[in-house]
Amino acid sequence: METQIAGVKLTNPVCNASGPRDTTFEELQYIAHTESSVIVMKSCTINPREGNPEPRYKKTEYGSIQAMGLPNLGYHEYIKYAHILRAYDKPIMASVAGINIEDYAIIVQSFQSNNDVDLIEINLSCPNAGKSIIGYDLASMEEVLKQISKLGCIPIGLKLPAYYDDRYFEKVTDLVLKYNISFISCINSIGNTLCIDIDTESPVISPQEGFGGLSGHYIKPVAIANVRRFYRLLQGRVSIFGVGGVSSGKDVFEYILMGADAVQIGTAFQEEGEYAFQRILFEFEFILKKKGYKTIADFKGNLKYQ
Ligand code: RRO
Repeated sequence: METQIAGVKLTNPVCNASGPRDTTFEELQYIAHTESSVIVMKSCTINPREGNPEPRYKKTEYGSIQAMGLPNLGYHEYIKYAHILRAYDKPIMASVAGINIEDYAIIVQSFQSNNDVDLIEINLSCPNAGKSIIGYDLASMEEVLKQISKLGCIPIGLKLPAYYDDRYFEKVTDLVLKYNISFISCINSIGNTLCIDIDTESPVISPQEGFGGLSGHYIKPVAIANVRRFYRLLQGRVSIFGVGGVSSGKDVFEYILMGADAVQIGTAFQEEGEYAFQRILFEFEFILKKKGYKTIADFKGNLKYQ
């Protein structure tokens, strides 16, 4: 079950995704006690944020929609939490979000110099920050990468939005290689989506006139395709976290077959708590046994073409 992301050993390929149940210290401590192979923290900004008014998250038939609005306690808190969580002997990943482009370097510098996290994920894809998504603006993206890529030795990764256009896959690959990015996480929730309740004739969440980020089953075909595209372009030079609609062992198998090294779980962890990790890992192990695979390397990336 062992795998690696950017040289960091994970005891299994399943961990929490930044977002659900990972904002407070108590929530992070809870994750430390689960089978999640990494403690992934909520995306943090320079200053604490309350986020958007409720209702801002809703489970739907095929996943979930939310417009959380980056609620977090500010990066200073997560630097402190990481130091305490070190005691659990489990890799810790910070998630860094900026309101302005300059914010990223300030926060990354701080995590790099405190040296209590193993991985730093740069969130370039929040759909609810009231701004354009940096991952869709390649000039801004390069500006961020320029400022953060040489601040220390802790591996840096990019949390990317879903791409649909060939040119983006190629240009983002060029940037990832040019700035020595160690891993990518594909994909964030798909922004600017709407789910409607026909009884109330209203959107199911209230901020942003109901527009929010879509997660869960709906987005898995988009997410595994993004993983596959980047896996082919990056050719093993960069580790890949698959994110989006993982709720069974079959989903984990699919992501790894596409070329992911590990997967992150968002909606299923939000809905089921720690049971999600236990159940999904159990199902995944069962599939491997049935197929006769002994390690993840036995089938990673080996999608067969008919
Ligand atoms: O907090 C959010 O609204 C949020 C973030 Br930072 C993100 O990266 N993705 C998302 O769907 N919601």
